[in-house]
Amino acid sequence: MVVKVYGPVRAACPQRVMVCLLEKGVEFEVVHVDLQAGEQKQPHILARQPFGQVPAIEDGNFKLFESRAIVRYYAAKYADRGPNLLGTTLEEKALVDQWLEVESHNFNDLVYAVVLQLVVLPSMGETSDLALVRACEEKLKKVFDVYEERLSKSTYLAGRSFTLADLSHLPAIRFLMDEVKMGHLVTERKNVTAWWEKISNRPAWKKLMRLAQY
Ligand SMILES: N[C@@H](CCC(=O)N[C@@H](CS)C(=O)NCC(=O)O)C(=O)O
Repeated sequence: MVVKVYGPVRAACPQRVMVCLLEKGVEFEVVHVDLQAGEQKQPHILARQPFGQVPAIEDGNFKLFESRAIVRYYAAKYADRGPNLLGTTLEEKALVDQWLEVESHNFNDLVYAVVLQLVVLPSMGETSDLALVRACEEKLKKVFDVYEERLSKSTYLAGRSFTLADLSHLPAIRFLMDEVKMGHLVTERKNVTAWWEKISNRPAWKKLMRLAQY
């Protein structure tokens, strides 16, 4: 049975799930949810994601929401297929979890706030809070400085191989590069740039970019 992914193919959180499925070679279909029209707050989506957001998945009788829980699930379910996205030793797994937490708590919210102000609100005819954008940008510089330091010692965030910790950053960094013109946060940092080049050139991410028709 083909996995159903609820959410627009161009939204960052569903993309986290889709790129994981592509890495693992798992067939899926996208069930489009019209975020602009507020479809995520309608009962048929609330039944799958009670907070009225995307993504959610349906895999046979199994339903799951929260993009990072979903990618952890598929990385474990298909551990023997495609790249090992979870690490092998207990310590490698712990490092993957550590950087996934950093992505979720130190990085993602700042990008989300910037995208909300510079992309979402203007598309609804509302004004952006540019002071908030600048404050987030300053905080993001500090986060990327931490990444730069880490990546001076390690090819990928959690170690020598590509894992969920790296994968989870792909959608938000694309928004920074292409949608809100903050690519300098990446390109001003040598090790972050080399890392971004590696992770964004993976066939699974390139396939998703074609699917999203950017
Ligand atoms: N922690 C959730 C966040 C989900 C989320 O923020 N989804 C956004 C799209 S990337 C959304 O549904 N926005 C519309 C809304 O909040 O109404 C996850 O990772 O799945």
